[in-house]
Amino acid sequence: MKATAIANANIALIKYWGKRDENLFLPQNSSISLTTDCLSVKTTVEFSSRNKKDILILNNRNYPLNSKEYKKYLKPFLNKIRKLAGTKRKIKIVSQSNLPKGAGLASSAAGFAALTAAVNEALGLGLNKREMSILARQGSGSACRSIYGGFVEWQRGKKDDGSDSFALQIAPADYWPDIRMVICLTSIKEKKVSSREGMAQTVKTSPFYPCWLKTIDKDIKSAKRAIKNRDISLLGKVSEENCLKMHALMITTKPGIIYWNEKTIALIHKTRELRERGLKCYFTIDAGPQVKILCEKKDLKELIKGIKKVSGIKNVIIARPGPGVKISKNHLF
Ligand code: 2P0
Repeated sequence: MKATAIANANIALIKYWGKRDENLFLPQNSSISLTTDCLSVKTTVEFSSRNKKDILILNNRNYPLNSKEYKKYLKPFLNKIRKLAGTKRKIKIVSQSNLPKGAGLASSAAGFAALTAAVNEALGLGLNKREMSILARQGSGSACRSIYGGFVEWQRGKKDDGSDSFALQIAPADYWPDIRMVICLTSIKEKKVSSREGMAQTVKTSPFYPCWLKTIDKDIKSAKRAIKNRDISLLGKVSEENCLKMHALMITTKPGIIYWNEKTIALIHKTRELRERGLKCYFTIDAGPQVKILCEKKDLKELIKGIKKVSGIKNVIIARPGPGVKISKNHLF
């Protein structure tokens, strides 16, 4: 009843922003992401009758059962799992990650993907990848994409029960080995508006939301074609456009949500300036101030040189396409 799994964060190229069902985490639109090789979460779980209560330890910090993390995010998910497995046993979860939490770096995606795979193993649920993707989705929507490595599509699905809303791999991590995602950390402060609250508010109040939905099919098709042809210009262009459209939704939510800081904007301009000088680099930004820049290996050196000219960048992480969720024999406790 004890197992460990490792999952990596994924960065969306075509974004998920809005649910059509809050309880089942069903998205309004399909999305596409790249699973990274370096932003990982390792999680060990144990279900035991010795545990009187659930225990949650994230990065060596004990989260009490009245914490927001447990009550709002984890408890409903764990109760779903206990129901599925027909057990009342409490769980101990110990998790270690190398990415800053709540800063728009998909910590919940890697976290819930690792938790899902660990629980599947520990309870012997026997879920295949598709079923794990469906379960992980109900912990955090974007987690369904981190089950797979490489380029991944989360298909919106049409059914009310969510059985056709899961992720599928478009291309494995080694399909495009030269692609890079340069992740520029502009701030490690926790964001004020969570993605969950933000997107719900956007669906309700942004006058642009219906227009966003009308453009998604085209963006998904272009991104898939670009991945198939390993076409960095097309993938970069459609990703950057899609990112700006999503931020237009955020900004026009009532009250407006602005995740950017001054360094985010400086990096947007820097990326475009470098592109005008012939470098194939394209930005994307999620629900936070970090800027992720898509490029190919041959342009990496010049790109980093340019980024270093923007003052105040806290850290730069160079990500490659990475693997999907994996079981590990090395437990954390
Ligand atoms: C994405 N984001 O596609 C988009 C782009 C943020 C901006 O998925 O409520 O943490 O747990 O389903 O998955 C962040 O939202 O939200 C996210 P929930 P989630 O990556």
